[in-house]
Amino acid sequence: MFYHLLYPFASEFQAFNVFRYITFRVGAATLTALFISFVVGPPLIRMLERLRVGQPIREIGPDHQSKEGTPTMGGLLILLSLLVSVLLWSNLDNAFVWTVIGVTVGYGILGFIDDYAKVTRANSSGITARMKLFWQTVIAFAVAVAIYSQPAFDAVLSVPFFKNFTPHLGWFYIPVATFVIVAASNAVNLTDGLDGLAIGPVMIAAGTFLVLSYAAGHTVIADYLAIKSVPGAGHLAIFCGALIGGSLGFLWFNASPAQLFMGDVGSLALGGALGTIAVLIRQEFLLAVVGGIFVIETLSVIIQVAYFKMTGERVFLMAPIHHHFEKLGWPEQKIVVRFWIISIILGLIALSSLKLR
Ligand code: 57M
Repeated sequence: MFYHLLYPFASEFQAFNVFRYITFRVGAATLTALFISFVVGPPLIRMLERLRVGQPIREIGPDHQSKEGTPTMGGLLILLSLLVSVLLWSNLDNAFVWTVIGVTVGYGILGFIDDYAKVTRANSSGITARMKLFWQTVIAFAVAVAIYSQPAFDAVLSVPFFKNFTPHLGWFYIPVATFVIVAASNAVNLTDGLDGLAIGPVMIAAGTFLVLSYAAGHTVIADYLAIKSVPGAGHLAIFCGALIGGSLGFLWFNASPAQLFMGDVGSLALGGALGTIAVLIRQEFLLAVVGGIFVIETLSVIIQVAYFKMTGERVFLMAPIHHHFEKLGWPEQKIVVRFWIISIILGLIALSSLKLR
């Protein structure tokens, strides 16, 4: 909005020239979202406490009973600060920005309905998994078809570390993109089970995608790095900046011992946003590298369930894998910080893959 309102006056006020630069607006969007989340966080927590939007805790599993009643739906804080900041700082005529906003809001609404069902029925089940998956797929499919139908769209897949292997997916792009968005959303949701566990890797992935989308949107840098050039994708860097700012503000309150959980309204929306950005800049494989923690968490569940069905025995003490380490007696913060460290390493590997090809 600032771009549209102020940049036209750049000839009269030279300082307004800065509104043209994506790099400036990335920084501004990050700080704006952070500021909003700091300001809105405390009253939101008080409101959620007053409305008794507290997390019901399952009786099975690691002992989380002390967390009973912690306000949930903190994703509202992230979404509010993210969206206001993006609307203020990005180009509102950029289709990429509206696409990722669409998925974030759509998945946020789905998550909100689930959280609301959990809180009002005061059990931790929410809406049925099948119903959730159905609507996630509908939204992701609609977005994939919309992207595929763009005249300039080119369904080429980038494979990290293999510069010359760029398979053309054709219409198969649609199921692939749908899968990536739905999987990313559910993987973040599965990971969100310890204070700060999901939001750390979300920020690290958003930081990596900030760099990747800026590079993809910059013809010269994209050519130099031999990555897929996606004109207009640079504006997604502003979205990523706002996502980092809003998430950092949320972490302030979600840091152990958490005063606020993000709820499905946060986890489904954030995962959906990351999946959509990956699809838009054609870096689906790199998402699996950057978001390796989400992949590991998801694989641990798949392996646990499959192995249990086959043999009646468990591979992990409990899945997702963070519960395994809890059961081994690791303190919560040790697990969380170690998962962040792994996430940073994966982010660095993803970034280095741009040059190591
Ligand atoms: C969401 N939600 C947390 C909070 C958060 C198939 C199966 C593996 C599914 C999985 C599952 O239901 N995962 C989805 C996990 C819950 O957090 C809420 O949910 C939101 C995210 N959707 O924002 O609102 C609890 O996590 C803890 N928490 C924190 N700090 C945070 O910042 O401490 C969350 C955020 C909160 C709080 O305790 O209540 C959750 O874990 O429920 N199911 C499981 O994860 C269950 N695993 C399991 O049954 N494993 C089995 C099989 C099926 C693989 C096995 O290993 O044999 C475990 N979940 C829990 N206890 N809570 C079982 C033990």
